Order: sequence, then C-alpha cells, then structure tokens
Amino acid sequence: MKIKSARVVVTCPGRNFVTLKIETDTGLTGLGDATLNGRELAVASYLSDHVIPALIGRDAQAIEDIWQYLYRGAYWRRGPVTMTAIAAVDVALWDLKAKQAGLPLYQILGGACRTGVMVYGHANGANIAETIEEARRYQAMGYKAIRLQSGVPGLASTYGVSTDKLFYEPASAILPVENLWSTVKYLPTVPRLFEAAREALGWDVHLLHDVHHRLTPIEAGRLGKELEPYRPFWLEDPTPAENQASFRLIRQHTTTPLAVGEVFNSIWDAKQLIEEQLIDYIRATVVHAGGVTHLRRIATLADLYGVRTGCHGATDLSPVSMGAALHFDLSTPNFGIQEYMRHTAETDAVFPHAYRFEAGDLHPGDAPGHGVSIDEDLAAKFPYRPASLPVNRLEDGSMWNW
Ligand code: KDG
Ligand code: MG
Repeated sequence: MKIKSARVVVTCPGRNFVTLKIETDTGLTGLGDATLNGRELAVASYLSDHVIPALIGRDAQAIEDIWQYLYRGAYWRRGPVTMTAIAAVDVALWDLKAKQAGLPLYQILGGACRTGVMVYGHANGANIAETIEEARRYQAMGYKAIRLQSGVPGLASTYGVSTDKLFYEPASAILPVENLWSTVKYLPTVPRLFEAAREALGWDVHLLHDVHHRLTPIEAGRLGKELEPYRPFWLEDPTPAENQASFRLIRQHTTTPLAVGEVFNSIWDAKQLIEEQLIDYIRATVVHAGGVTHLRRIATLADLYGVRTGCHGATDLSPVSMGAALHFDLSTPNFGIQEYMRHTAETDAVFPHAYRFEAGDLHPGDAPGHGVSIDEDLAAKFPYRPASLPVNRLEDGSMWNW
C-alpha cells in the first residue's frame, strides 16, 4: 500500500481545523488532525511545503520508519509546529493500517483494556452558584467527572469561563485580546468553589480544576494544600512546566494530584516530571505530541512511575483527534481520564464520527480505522478565519502567562 497523494484541508465550522488526508494506491484513505490553535497555517505550510512531498511513494504501512524519518530527519527537531505535523501523518497512517486490517484502531493497538473511556466535562459560570448549577447539568447528563471553573470577583474575565457554556472557544480576534490577571483575587475563589461544590454535588463525582499556568510554584503548593479537604481528582497546569524541577516544590507542600502537559510536544518535555514522580497525570495528546506512535512511548514511560494519562481534549482538537485519542485510551493500561469538550453541531457535521457518549464514558465505536471522516464539500463552505488565543497582563501592565 503506497502513498499516492496527500493534501491539507483547512476549514472553519465555527472554529479552525486543519486536517491531513492521505490517499493510497489501494484506494484507502487515512485522516490526521493537524490543528494548532491560533497557528493553524504554520502547520498547514509545514505539511504542504516540507512533509507531503517526502511522503509520496512511501509504504503507508511503515509507520515507525516514517515517524523516525520525519523526526530524526528534521534537523530542527521538536516544537509544536513540527510535532503537530508529524502527528497528523502518524494518525492518518494508523487510520490506514486499521482500515486495511478491517479493524477498529484499538484492536491494532493491543485491544480494549476497559469497557469505556471515562471523560470529564467543563462546568463553568460567572460565579460559584452558576458554576454549581452547570455542574448539576453535567451530573444529570451522566458525567462521572466534572471540571469546575468560575469567574473571579474583580476580574472581567478568566480562563475557562464562557457564555456558550458547552462550547468554550478562547481564540477570537485576529490579534490577541488582552486580559487582566490577578493571582490575589483568584486564589481564594477556588477553595470556596470546591467547598460549595462538595456540599451541593456530594462526594460521588470527580471534581477537577485547571489553573492554566497562572501561579508560581509556591502559590500552587498553597492552593493544592487548601483544596485537599475537597479531594480534587486533579489540579491542572498549576505553573508553567518549562522548569520541570519546579514541581518538586509543589510536591513538598501538597498531596493534591497534579496534571500537566497539554502543551508538551515530546517525551523530553515530560521526562523529569515522570521519572521523579512529580505529576500524577500526563496530558500530552495524539495531535500535539507526535501522534499515536509517540504518545504510546510517553504513556509507557509514565506507566513505569505510576503516572496515568489524562489527554487534552478541548474543542480546538478536532473530532479526528478525539477519535484517535479514544482508541489510544481504550487500549492503554495506565489510562486515567479523557477530557471531553463537546464540538458544535456544525463541526460534528463536517467530521462524521463513530464515537458516542454513554453514562459518563466515551466509546470509540467499531468502525475500521479511528472512525472519523471528513465531508470535504461541507468543509469547503467554511473558509479559514484568522483567530488568536488571548494574552494576559497583570494589573500593573506587565505580561503574564495566559
Ligand atoms: O488552545 C488552547 C486550549 O486548548 C486550552 O486553553 C484548553 O487548557 C485547556 C484545557 O484544559 O482544555
Ligand atoms: Mg488545560
């Protein structure tokens, strides 16, 4: 089965998605997601200008060799653009391999190790009461795990709180919107939110929170400690993870489980965090961390140290990534949880898929491959619209992490 052609499809059914479609001489096609929020065209160009010409004529079955060719063969290794492009090729090739075998991808990856993939949804509101009300909606939908994000008194906006509720999309204007951040205002709200949530929702539901990189290590240690009485499932991205050793400080102060890695693109970003058991969940994804091939390597390393997976699954990861992630989750022994932010009806129409939600779990379905396709005629009706993620400034005007 040789690669005959490949092309990049950019579409914006409500938000931008970049998809790689590989066609083979057998007539089978494979799909990979190449979406990097706010940097979509950089990956599209990397694929069209540098990767696709090198794929034509190659054996589509040689997934590992093609991965090594694209990784080792790029002198300028790693980075989100390169690794997202590699991921798109890798996922498309796994899709092809499974389709050729006539099997759902999870069977090719070793078979199911569980009956379903536990997911968490996003409850958010302008204040604590509204967030709790939203969380009740998620409980009623059958979710076993819910992320809680609430507005912060005195801040006009904060990460994770949207007016659209189910469909949070932070990328908006052509140039980044500037938000204001205050750690002093934020810090007391999260323990209050969790206290109110436990009172209202009980203890039979997992509760999560995303700090979105906004604290210093010692502030993160303090927040983790204050949340301990409410037994959070995890505290996500408490501080930026460029300095992996800084997580030692957080660990010294709290037993609240830590989840890190949605912005990671390689095993090297997570090596120390995993080997020193500084985190509990690794959030790297199929799309930004080099595809199924590389994510399996990260998960295998994590398994040695008791770290479980908790893949990123925001709406800027297309249904193609969600489909591939679910096959990975179902077949990975140290799977922990999968993020699931629902896509809009428009997006679901462009990407028909076999996965389904049932009683708090997602199931990838049994269609051959990863089970997600693209309606290219419909995709063409939604042309690319430039959009950027926001930036943050502190109240004194200095730049901060968004
Ligand atoms: O594009 C950025 C989003 O993917 C990110 O802000 C979402 O932090 C996020 C999450 O946990 O889903
Ligand atoms: Mg996050």
